[in-house]
Order: sequence, then C-alpha cells, then structure tokens
Amino acid sequence: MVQTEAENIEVFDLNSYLKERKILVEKALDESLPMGKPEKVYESMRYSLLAGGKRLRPILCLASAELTGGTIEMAMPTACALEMIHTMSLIHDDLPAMDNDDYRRGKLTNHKVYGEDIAILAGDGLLAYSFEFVAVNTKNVDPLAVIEVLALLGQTVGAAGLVGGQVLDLESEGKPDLDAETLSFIHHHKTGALLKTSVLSGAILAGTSTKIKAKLAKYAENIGLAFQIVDDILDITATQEELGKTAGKDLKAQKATYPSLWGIDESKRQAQELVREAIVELADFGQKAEPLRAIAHFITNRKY
Ligand code: GRG
Repeated sequence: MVQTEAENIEVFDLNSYLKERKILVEKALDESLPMGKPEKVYESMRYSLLAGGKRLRPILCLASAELTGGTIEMAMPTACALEMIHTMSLIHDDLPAMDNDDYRRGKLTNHKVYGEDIAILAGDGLLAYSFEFVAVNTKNVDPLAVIEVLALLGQTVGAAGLVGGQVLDLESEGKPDLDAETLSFIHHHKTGALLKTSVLSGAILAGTSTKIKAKLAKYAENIGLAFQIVDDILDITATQEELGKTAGKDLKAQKATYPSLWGIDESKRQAQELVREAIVELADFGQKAEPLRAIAHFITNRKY
C-alpha cells in the first residue's frame, strides 16, 4: 500500500504487488523441480515451467490464503502445483494434435524444442509431480485440508474440468454458430476451473468456513469467465509480440468466441460486469481483500 499525500488514503499498488509475488513464485518454482535423470525430460519440464507468464494462478492462491488467515508458506506448494498444472495444459494445448502452435510465452513451444514425444511426457511428468509436490511439501496444514486440495485438483484437471472443456473446445472448431451456453460451458471448464481452484485451494489450506469459501467461489467463477472473454478479445486486438503466442487463431479456426457472438464492445462490457459482480462478493473482507479486488480489475484491463 502507498499513502497518497493529497487525500491521506491508502492506494493498493498492484504493479508492485504482482512483480514482488511473481519473483517469490518463480524462486519457489525453480527450487521445486531440480534437474534429474533422464535429463531430457527434466530439461523439457523446466523449459516450460520456468518460461515466465503472469503466474496468476499461484498469485491468486497465495492471496486467498492470506486473506483467509493463512500464510504464504502454507500455500506455496499448492501455488507451485497450480502453475505446474497450468504449464502442462499449455504444453499439451500447443501440440499439433490440439492447437498446433509454435510460440508460447514468447518462446518456441515445448514440442518445437524437444519433439512431440518428449513434450507429451513432460506434460504428464508435470501433472503427476504437481500432486506429489503438494502431498510431500505442504507443512503446518490440517492433513484433511491437504486431502481436500488434492481431490479438488484432481477434479479440476479431469473430464469434469480442463479435459472436458478442452474436448468441447476442440469440437467447436469450424462451428462459428455455436450457442452461447456451450461457449460459456467451454470457458468455465477450460479456463475458469483452474482459476477457481487457485482461489479456493488457498482458502481451504487456511481452514476457511464453508460460507467464506462460497463467496470466494463466486468471486473466482466470475473472474474466471471474465479472464477467458478478455483472452478471446486479445486474440483479435493484440499482436503476437504482446501475447507471446500466435494471435488471430480463433478466427482462423472458425471458433465461436465472445467477440464473434456479441462483438468486441459488448464482450468488454460483459467482462467488466463479471468483474463488478466478483468484487461484490468481497464486500465483507474490507481492506484485506484489496489484492483480490485489484487482480479482478487487472483481468479486464490487461494487454497480454
Ligand atoms: C489438464 C490433464 C490435463 C490436460 C490438458 C490441453 C488441455 C487439457 C486443456 C487446455 C487448457 C487451456 C490451454 C486453457 C486456456 C487457458 C488460458 C486462457 C491460458 C492462458 O493463461 P495466461 O494468460 O497465461 O494466464 P500465462 O502464460 O500468463 O501463464
């Protein structure tokens, strides 16, 4: 927080917060996965895990844990696991059998550097390791809460979450007339599910009540959908340099997106409305929820 002289009110400095948290998360990620044998697969896993990105999912997990009375130390293994899962989903998403992309986070995609076989295995390795990492490294947390987080992670990556969303997303290619309900289902599963679990897992580790978890779940569902709507918009309006990946892919694949169904301005309005609704859920938390409020605004204002 910085104090403004004129009004003597505290203004939350999101840029500094995100920068500081990103450094913390990247240090933990680097330490989480040392090189091992066979070197090729460890190198490939580390290549993508340490390739940058916003680190939004771990940052949300840590923020939610702190908001609900937990600590960074309690939540860091889960925060790392969320980024391992996110990274493996990006590796697999970029494969020729799926989105077939050559660039991610401003670098060549994993399969372009290591080959498809190793990229698939590196993704599998990261997924398995994410669960092991939480189970082995989470300290000073009720073991039942750790089990709850592990179960939630499993549900989130499986057919009820990312996998299911991705299947429908692949099937939606060449169907620009897809209905809005199916599109929202895809967005909630493919993207929203992991963002929601990022927020919820921090609160679970901190031992939060069901009532508070329900509020955070609604916050997270809204920012999750807003995040993917903005992703759809950026695919049209941003450049490859800004995104670090190929732009304009949705139009080429003839995919229905929020902008194709509603237009860019209306899509932006819907994303902003979702963020407004998300922030309403944080009303009871006062100043402590400033990081989650500011992250919600960042989601609609982001340029990458
Ligand atoms: C999870 C078992 C398992 C398999 C993967 C491929 C797949 C199933 C799912 C695809 C999920 C996917 C790639 C969703 C898109 C989510 C999204 C908007 C990614 C971009 O997130 P950012 O902007 O990226 O946070 P950075 O690089 O900043 O981390």
